[in-house]
Amino acid sequence: MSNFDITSHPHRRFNALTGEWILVSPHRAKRPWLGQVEKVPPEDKPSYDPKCYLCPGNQRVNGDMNPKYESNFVFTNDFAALTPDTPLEVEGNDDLFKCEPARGTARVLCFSADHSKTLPVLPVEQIRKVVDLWGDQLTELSKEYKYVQLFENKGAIMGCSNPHPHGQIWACNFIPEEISKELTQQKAYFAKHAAPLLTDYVQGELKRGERIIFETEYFVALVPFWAFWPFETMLLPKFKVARINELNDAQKDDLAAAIKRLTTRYDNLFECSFPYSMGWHNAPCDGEEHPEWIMHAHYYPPLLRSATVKKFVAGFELLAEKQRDLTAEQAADRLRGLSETHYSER
Ligand code: H2U
Ligand code: ZN
Repeated sequence: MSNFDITSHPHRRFNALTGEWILVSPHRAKRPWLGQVEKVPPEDKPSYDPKCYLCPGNQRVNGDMNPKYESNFVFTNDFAALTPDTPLEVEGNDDLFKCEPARGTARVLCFSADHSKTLPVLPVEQIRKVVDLWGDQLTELSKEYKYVQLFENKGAIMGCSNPHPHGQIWACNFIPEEISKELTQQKAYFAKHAAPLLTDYVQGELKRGERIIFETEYFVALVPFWAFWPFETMLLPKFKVARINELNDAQKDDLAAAIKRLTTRYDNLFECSFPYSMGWHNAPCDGEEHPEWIMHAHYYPPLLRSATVKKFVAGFELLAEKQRDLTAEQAADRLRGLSETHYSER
């Protein structure tokens, strides 16, 4: 029996950020890339769609009119999943039947007035305005809520209802599950090592290099060691910062450029407008300091082999433990090898 080899033998990887394990089966994906790259016909989207409820000057489902905005636009979601005035009294809770009132708000954030321009094809200056907007929204909403989730659902495959480039913000009076796991892990690491987990993690990744996609002056894009989705990535600062609204101008410019580079690579992978759910994990705004927390973005794309073949979460993964075939290192290799010129501009 030969020695264990992480590049060929089944193994489990620990997600230091959430405390969960994932099963990796590299022997199933070791074969060279044979997967068909099916192309989907390029969508010819107009710059303005009279039927789009996010385009400037158009009417939304509830009858409200959008202003004739030129850059970006934020409004309270007309179908918000959280309400700011939920009654807080509950009766009859016990160990088996427990509930907790949830208060919050939800907003929709149009990234651009141009219906056809997703983030990778927007100019960096416009992406920079989105970065500013994220920061401003966090500043405003963190005065009232414990946690603010900034995110983007992109593509019909992710359940996104409208191709107009937009993101969402949900703010809530509780610490949601994923944040709670990351908080526990980062706090425990900080208590043990007197350094933030993600600062040490980024250092470790930069030293190893095998999962890095690219670096900018202030940020790094990588496939995390513990990635679950085939082309999952993270965007992380190379310095200590807990929240996106604490970045200075140079760091925000740099971040906007990093977002453009990463999303362009994504689009180039299968030559399609690459679907994903992405979001920023900023430190909770619960009145605590959070020296353990480093802001970061997760990108979770569902695609596996082509513009149309997605990974299904079923069977063992749904019932026992998350699993992947393609290793994080192989995914990083592929993403690293891609052009940063968008395929539509070639
Ligand atoms: P997604 O396509 O990413 O799901 O987001 C669109 C959001 O826009 C969705 O949450 C909201 C939906 O509730 N929306 C409005 O607030 N007003 C509308 O007129 C249509 C959609
Ligand atoms: Zn539109």
